[in-house]
Amino acid sequence: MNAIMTPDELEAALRAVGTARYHDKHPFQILLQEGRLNRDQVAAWALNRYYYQSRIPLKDAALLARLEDPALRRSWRQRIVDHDGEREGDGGIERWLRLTDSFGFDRAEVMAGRGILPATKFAVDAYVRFVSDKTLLEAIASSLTEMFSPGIIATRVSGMLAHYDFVSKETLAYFDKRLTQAPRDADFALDYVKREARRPDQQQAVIAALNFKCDVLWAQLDALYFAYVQPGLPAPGAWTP
Ligand code: PQQ
Repeated sequence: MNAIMTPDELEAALRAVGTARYHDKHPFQILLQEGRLNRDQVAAWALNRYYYQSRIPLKDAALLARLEDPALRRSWRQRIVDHDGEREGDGGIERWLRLTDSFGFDRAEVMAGRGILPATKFAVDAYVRFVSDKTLLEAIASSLTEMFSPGIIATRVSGMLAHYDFVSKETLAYFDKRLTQAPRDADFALDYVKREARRPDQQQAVIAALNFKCDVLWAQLDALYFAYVQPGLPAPGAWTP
């Protein structure tokens, strides 16, 4: 039996998951931030990551639908607004589409999921399902990878701007807002998890949820590496403009 942890010990255990398994260690991410990918490979990353972006509001809507406390709903619904915007032409998904636009992809094709690698689909869809099916505590804990995202975003953006002439501060503008949104969201989720995961089995479940989410992120980069770096076997339907 696992011993009960204090809330701070639980936080330390969660941070250790990130240190060991977050996607900042993935070889594809290292190539991306070090300027060692060509334009087509970076375009493939932007295209495939659109699928993750597009499913985040669905995942948050599934979570929101399970929250019985109006105060919790008020906080969580902001995540959907961040991605969808308050109006046409606003929000994170629109900003991501400006990045895929810059590579010459057709918006309608991007939004239809053309060229998304099968493993990316499976991983991202598994995240939406996890949040719908698992306990609320596990669903909230699975968002905690956001504790680690400001670091990877800063490294990725500065590396890409330094090494690639086909991206700019404007085309990477999606990430600017994430640097304030992610810490706000992660603090909220971490407070919830530290408060509500009181029993050892609950604490182990939230650690497992964070491990699962690290796998969701890792698998997306595995798919890109396999199709576009080595051995370089794009899946049927893989697509560049
Ligand atoms: N993670 C979530 C989530 O689980 O609810 C939402 C987001 C992430 C985003 O909107 C992101 O932009 C994002 N970006 C990165 C990144 O750029 O590496 C990582 C993550 C993450 O750690 O899950 C998210």
